[in-house]
Amino acid sequence: MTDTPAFEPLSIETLPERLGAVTALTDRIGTDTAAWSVREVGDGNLNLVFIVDGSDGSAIVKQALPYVRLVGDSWPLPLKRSFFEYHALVRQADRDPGRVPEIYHFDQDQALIVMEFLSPHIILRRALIEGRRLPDIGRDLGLFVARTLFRGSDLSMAARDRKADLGLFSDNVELCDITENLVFTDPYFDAPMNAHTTPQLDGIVARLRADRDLKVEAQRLKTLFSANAQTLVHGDLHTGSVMVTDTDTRVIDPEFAFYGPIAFDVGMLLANFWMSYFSQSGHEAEGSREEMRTYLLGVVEEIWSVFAAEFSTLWHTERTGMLYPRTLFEDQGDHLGAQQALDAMLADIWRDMLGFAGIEMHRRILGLAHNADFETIEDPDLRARCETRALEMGRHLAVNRCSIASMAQIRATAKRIEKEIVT
Ligand code: SR1
Ligand code: MG
Repeated sequence: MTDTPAFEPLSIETLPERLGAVTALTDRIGTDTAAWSVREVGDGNLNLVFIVDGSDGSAIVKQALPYVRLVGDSWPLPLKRSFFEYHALVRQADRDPGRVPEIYHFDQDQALIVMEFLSPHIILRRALIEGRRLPDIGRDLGLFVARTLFRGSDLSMAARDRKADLGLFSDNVELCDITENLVFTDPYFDAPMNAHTTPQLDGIVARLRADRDLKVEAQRLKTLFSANAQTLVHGDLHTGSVMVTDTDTRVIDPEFAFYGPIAFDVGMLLANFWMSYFSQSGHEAEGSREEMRTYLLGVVEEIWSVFAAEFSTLWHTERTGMLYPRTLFEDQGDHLGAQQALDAMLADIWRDMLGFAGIEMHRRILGLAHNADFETIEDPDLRARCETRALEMGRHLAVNRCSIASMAQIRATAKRIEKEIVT
């Protein structure tokens, strides 16, 4: 019996020797490891990411570290997140083909995934900061969330398969714990790792932390997050988890995957477009971003309308799971009942999506993990003005989610906040 080699982080120097015998990699990039060129490009909060260029091609090697990279080894984090990322990618590839990178190889003990190098793709968040308008992302991301979230649920899967999967992903405890704390709780009190633009935001931060309605909503949403195991969610679906060209959209990094509410992924995604919207005036030095703002609100509306349309199509054509069985509706000739049930489910998703979006907007400004949309605005007064608008919008979405009826209302609110908050 051979011993499994103990986990060892890769380095630029050791990668060719350590992975030179992995045929799934050498088949793609070439066997001459002496000709490989390796760069470490990880700029996320958690992992190592290498680009490996060989004589015949390139590949990505992503490796988990036993701690949170952003903070250091004082915050241990299990390597098994790589296992969950791998399994989520496999399921997403099946549920929405072509929308995630192709996986070439997975090594559970070394917590590494070798996958397709996406080129000339760039991170969507970066493209939006630059003011680039990608034509297809509304459609692509709307389809992605509808297909992955519907097809991972009890609306579609055999109950036995879904329960087995629920068991598998239920062990992703530590990554859920990060979200439970960093997203739903820490922003609303003076938690040790929090940070915000100070002193400019001190006043609004104090007001939000004293806002009882907001805190209660945040905890109601956290209850949904932890207890509503509706489907396999990506779990961290922000614009930094999407890579784009003008003609291609890929979703990456599902290491936070677990069984949670359908509305969570949709809300987190839309929140990041609304944050991009409110950050645009911080990037206006080289020209107006008015058209970009219009574009971003349009993308939000397209994601939601494509999501709802595709979810409805799947409801009518692929509803093979144990929830809302056709035996109870269509097979009885009760098509109206099937439609009524769908409308009710979409209404629930809409309401909770708005809440999750509001909370996500808060945590990126008040918590530990900020986003580049705001962080790249150098002038702190200007940055704080953008952040204040996003905080107000987030509060509105979270607290008033039950009475917001349409995207038209949200568009009007966003434009009013953008125009009227000037300090
Ligand atoms: C400690 S991890 C902080 C954040 O980075 C990840 O991308 C997730 O968004 C997480 O909340
Ligand atoms: Mg990530």
